Amino acid sequence: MITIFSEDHRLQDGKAELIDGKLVPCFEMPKRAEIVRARVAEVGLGDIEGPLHFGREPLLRVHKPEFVSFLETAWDEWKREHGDYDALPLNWLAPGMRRKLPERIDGKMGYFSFDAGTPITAGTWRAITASANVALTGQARVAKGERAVFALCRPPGHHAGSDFYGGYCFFNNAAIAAQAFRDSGAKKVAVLDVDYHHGNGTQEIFYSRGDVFFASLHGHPAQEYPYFLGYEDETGEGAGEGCNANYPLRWGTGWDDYETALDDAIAKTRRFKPDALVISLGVDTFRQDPISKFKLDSPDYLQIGRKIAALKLPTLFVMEGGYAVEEIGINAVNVLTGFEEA
Ligand code: FKS
Ligand code: ZN
Repeated sequence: MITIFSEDHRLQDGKAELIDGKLVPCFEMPKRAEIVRARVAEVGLGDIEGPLHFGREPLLRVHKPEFVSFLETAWDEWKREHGDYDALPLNWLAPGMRRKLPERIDGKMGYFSFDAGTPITAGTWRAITASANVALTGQARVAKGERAVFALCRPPGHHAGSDFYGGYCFFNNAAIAAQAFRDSGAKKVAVLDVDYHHGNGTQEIFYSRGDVFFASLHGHPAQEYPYFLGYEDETGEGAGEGCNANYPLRWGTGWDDYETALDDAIAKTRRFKPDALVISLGVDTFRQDPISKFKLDSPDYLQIGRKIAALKLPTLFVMEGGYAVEEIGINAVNVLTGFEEA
């Protein structure tokens, strides 16, 4: 399996995120992608190639123009006003307030975001455009006939919606790739999200569409970030009715219950009869993950890969989360080797 990777991911290197009432070093750090890349090389998964450049057009197929423009200039606006230190938002709209775009950067950040864990830095724009290009390059290779490609994206993407960022995500790499499949001839595309956190951004982007099926297994929103989406009764709306499937799972979920949910998500995906498959590949479901509460073990990821392979679809794996940094390479690459040997 080919891996697509860009060194530019390192340009996103935030100093701190707000978690448990404390500003702590960012869990989403450059080392994550480096460890995964090293593991890809170690097991000899296949060639590692750089991304091509696709420009703005494919981003604008899923994100609003004003959001893309905001991300492009946010750092410069922040630096002009507050100096050379990471930009974090501090307040958001509550129900009853008005969704009008403020003039100043602090207000704009609140308008376009939903948490205080996602710093915008000097290198953010270059890192996030590179990450989207990694996903798009992988998509193009699959569209041209590769059975499967690994897009080693960083920063991740699945929390980012049509006009909001958060959860370490800015551009929704998986959604951008899914849309690119549609635009390169696939009639129907499925996105299966196995990251520990609900892919709220991906769900939002495709919720009223009948051409993209979205399924997500994740920590139950009553207990887990991002809290306000990801329930089972969210099944899609309008033309998208029946094209969204959520599997909220409680803290402590281990392989047995995870497998039951995964088998159901895969069965639903099969019934949708997609022409291509995008996997939002997070490995923060791991027992030792520092911010998550599932109990998967490293060999379980081989099983996930085998089950995905049984769909027999052209498949793009898009890297999302995973914070047990030393094991992230083993776990992510186990999904890929499980897929290949199936
Ligand atoms: C826990 C606070 C959680 C934010 C967690 C973000 C997770 C990001 C991710 C992604 F794939 F996008 F990277 N704070 N007490 O893993 O879903
Ligand atoms: Zn996650």
